[in-house]
Amino acid sequence: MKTQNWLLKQSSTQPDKVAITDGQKQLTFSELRDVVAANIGRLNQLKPGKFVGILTDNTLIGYEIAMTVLASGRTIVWLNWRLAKDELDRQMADSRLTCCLVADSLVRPTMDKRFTSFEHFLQLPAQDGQLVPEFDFGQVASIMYTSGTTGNPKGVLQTFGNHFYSAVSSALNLGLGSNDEWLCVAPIFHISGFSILMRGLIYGITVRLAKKFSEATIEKILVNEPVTIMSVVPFMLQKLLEQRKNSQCHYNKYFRCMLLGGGTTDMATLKQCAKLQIPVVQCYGMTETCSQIVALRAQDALRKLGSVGQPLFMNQIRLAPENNEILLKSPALTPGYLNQPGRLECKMTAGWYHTGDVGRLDNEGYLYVDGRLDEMFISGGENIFPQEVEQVYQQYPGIKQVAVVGQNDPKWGAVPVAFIVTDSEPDIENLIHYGYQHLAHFKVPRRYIRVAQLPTNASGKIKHYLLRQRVNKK
Ligand code: S0N
Ligand code: MG
Ligand code: MG
Repeated sequence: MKTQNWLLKQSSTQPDKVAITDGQKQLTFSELRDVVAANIGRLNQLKPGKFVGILTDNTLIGYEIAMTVLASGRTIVWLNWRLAKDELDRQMADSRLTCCLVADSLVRPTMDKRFTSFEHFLQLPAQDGQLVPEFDFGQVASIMYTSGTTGNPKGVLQTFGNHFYSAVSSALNLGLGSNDEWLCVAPIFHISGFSILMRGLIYGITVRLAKKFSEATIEKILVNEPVTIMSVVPFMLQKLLEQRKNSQCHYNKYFRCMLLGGGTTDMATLKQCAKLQIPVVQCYGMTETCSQIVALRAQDALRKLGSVGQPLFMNQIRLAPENNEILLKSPALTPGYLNQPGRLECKMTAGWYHTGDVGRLDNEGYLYVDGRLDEMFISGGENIFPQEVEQVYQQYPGIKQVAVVGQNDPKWGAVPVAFIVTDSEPDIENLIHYGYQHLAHFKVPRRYIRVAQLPTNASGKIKHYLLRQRVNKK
């Protein structure tokens, strides 16, 4: 199915509506269209091919460039700026990227000619660029990488159709007003953030972009600006809650929803939010489903505290009878992984996608997420796959065996801890330094526990759960 290019649609039906603001500067949909047209002229000169990488934080220029790539009919390959060089290289090689646009502050000395800074990009002459007239629902709009249990990156394909169905099912749950304004501090290279940009374009509402999460700054925005919805991960909610406790001012009177996803939150935090009248709506979703596919309804948020809700319109879930794995069907589900035909199918049974998450349904059909089938854990909203970290440390001289598990952490939810088998006492500083060279900092183990051997089963597979129990024992 084809639809009119969403930016052309919004700029013709509500040209003067503010599409985006960072609190200092704003752009209406018609201004955005003009900026994007000029940028498409610049982009064409770089001859980037079908895929364009973007490495940016949440800035207006990063947003404009994302809109440029989409409106030019190309696909955004989102890259996480926290990744180490090796990690970026692997993702760029996998997507065969020849062009990546980089925020000036994120340019690294090691970057080769595939990278173009925003500054350099904007110096190119703004020759007449044309927005594509239509978006095709089957066309891939964006690609985001996840690691998975093999430790190798997989590019999740997200089509315009996926984004559209996701946005519509969210609106059918949360409602939509013409004055809605969605605060986006979740990174736009994650689906938590990018889905807000896509909702803004589809709904024709204003997105309030915030560059960096600081509880004091976000509290000020929530008090002083007319934002109505904000997406948060548990780390952010916790910090905002602490800030709220010390604040005399109410959030602005239009604020109606703190959409909480990207990890589990403890009941005490949720109860505190209820007490302080922070309207939290829990949800559940992933990169593969283009954000939330299960969410609470605002009116159930207190009655069903701790639940992530019911499937949104057009989505279905059920639990696998053998192990309570959460299975789902959704028009927002990715059509697959880049260059890996058959990989998604390995995770499907009779049309149901296996999430790897384990849960419970109560007698009214509300979902509670209990944990994972694999070893993945979440630190501050970032997924960490132990296999990826282990692969890196297996290369470290002197390490014979390594296993990584998540240790519960009051600040981040969980942090990585490594169990290592070595002949001699290793230098911990060197181990950390080595990790920083090859991995995003949040993946680098905080502790290294030297053991004589790792617990394994009969076929030699490491029993991570025993190590997890060991670091998490009360
Ligand atoms: C939590 C955040 C904001 C923390 O970042 P902050 O404070 O800006 O860190 P820095 O100042 O840059 O660094 C300070 C030190 O902290 C380390 N660090 C940073 N982040 C982490 C982390 N996550 N874990 C551990 N350590 C971290 C830095 O490395 C630095 O230390 P040094 O100096 O040693 O390097 C930031 O991490 C953040 O933005 N997290 C959120 C990411 C996110 O959005 N995840 C969600 C992913 N999931 C999905 O997208 C699917 C669910 C979904 O779509 C959704 C989720 C939420 C709400 C709604 C939805 C929806 O469905 O719509
Ligand atoms: Mg910080
Ligand atoms: Mg860092």
